[in-house]
Amino acid sequence: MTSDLGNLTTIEFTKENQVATIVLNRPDKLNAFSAAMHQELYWVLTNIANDDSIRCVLLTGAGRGFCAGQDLDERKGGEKMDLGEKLENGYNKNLRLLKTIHAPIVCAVNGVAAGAGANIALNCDIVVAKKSAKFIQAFSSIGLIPDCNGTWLLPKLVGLARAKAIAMLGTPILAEQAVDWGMIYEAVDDEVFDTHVSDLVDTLAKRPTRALTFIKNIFDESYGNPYGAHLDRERDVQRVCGLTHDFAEGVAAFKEKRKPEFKGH
Ligand code: LHQ
Repeated sequence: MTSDLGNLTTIEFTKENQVATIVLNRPDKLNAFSAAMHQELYWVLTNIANDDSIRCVLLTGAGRGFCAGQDLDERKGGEKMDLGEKLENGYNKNLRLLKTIHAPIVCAVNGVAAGAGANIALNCDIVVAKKSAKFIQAFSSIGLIPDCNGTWLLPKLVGLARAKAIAMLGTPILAEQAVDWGMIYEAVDDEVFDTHVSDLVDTLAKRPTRALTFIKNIFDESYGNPYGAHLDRERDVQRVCGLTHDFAEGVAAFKEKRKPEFKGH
């Protein structure tokens, strides 16, 4: 199935000044994920992955929440089911695609992020939250484990002790605590949140995109690489960076005491 992106009903998608903005848009349900939203997110991410002109992606939510995870109204309740299939063709399909996007991805957590909603945020490159927002590993409250790679990400971000406790207890973690724990990058006063996020994505979109792509990928790779092999990877990637326009421009601008004009390649 293909889409011209003309009839999105669960997501708002815009591109402006080399920034692609994705807004999860089911505010009445705190932007919980429906089957249609999975499909529409896939179309949107495909569009971004195929657009080299995009130099920053912003993911956020409409209304008072970021995302309450799976839409539980799509489940009857009182019945067992194969969630493996739901994960593979929904969340996992989208997260695998998200990982192929070259541009830095900012998640602006504008309100509660629960279940899959919390972990989708943590899969982004830079997570900024309103101070009033909270992160809830809601899964175990309905008899599940954290998904969307929460079990991979959380121990790395907050350490095993905290990861296990919040996954088992479903304790809401306020944005400032999430920063203290290293779960997210920053918590911002609600009143200045939108301006702050807008400045952040504009700044990122003007930075050397090629290097930023390498940065996000090589950090992820580091978890699976032995020490010496990783030094080899840095050498090889830095070799490519040194051959970019943006490296030449960055050094020239430094020497000429002016602001660099990066082109993203
Ligand atoms: C919702 C939801 C929601 C539908 C709020 N669904 N309507 C799961 C299974 C399948 C495949 C694999 O992956 C997964 C992964 C998961 O994501 S499991 C976790 C699913 N999510 C949850 O368990 C969170 C459920 N929601 C909540 O605990 C609360 O709504 C939170 C803490 C997020 C927010 O609480 P409040 O701020 O008090 O808001 P609220 O509860 O009043 O919700 C507002 C409305 O949104 C309300 O509708 P209503 O018509 O009464 O105004 C909720 O029913 C609806 N809503 N989450 N997940």
